[in-house]
Amino acid sequence: MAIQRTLILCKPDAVSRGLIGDIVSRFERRGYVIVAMKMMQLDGERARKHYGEHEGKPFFQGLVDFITSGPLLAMAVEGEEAIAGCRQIMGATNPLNAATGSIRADFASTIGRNLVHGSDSHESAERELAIFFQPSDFVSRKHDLERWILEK
Ligand code: DAT
Ligand code: MG
Repeated sequence: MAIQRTLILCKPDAVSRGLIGDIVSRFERRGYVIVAMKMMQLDGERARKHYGEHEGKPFFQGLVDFITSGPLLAMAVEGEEAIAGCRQIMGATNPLNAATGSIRADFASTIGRNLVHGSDSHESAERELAIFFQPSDFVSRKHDLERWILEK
């Protein structure tokens, strides 16, 4: 068990649909804390870098077009085993396979408009966070985690 930091994006569909508040609150209610947050619109270069692992796949260009189509909300989220925990809150990539009560099951119906991104491993989290944030963007929430969330 370890405190982890992960990248969560509310993608342009989530921003346009006015779902930011609902999505952010799910991570907070679970006991994860936000240590950086930024509204931004990605250019193609940064989008291709972020989704580099999918280059060459049939959906790649559509994914880049979609993620650059409007503003998104980028967040760095921290907590105990936050990488897997946040993925659980998001639900499976295809909303049809997402667990009831997850963000994707509750609010999305298609794989290409599935509202959220979350890093899938420690390596991805480090790589992706560096695309969206600089070291000086992160605040410390250690005190909040220790006081309210983590077991003594
Ligand atoms: P996740 O976002 O759950 O980590 P992923 O990394 O496999 O999923 O894919 C990144 C995004 O690409 C995903 O959120 C939606 C899109 N995508 C994945 N597979 C797709 C497919 N078969 N058709 C269309 N879009 C797809
Ligand atoms: Mg992924």
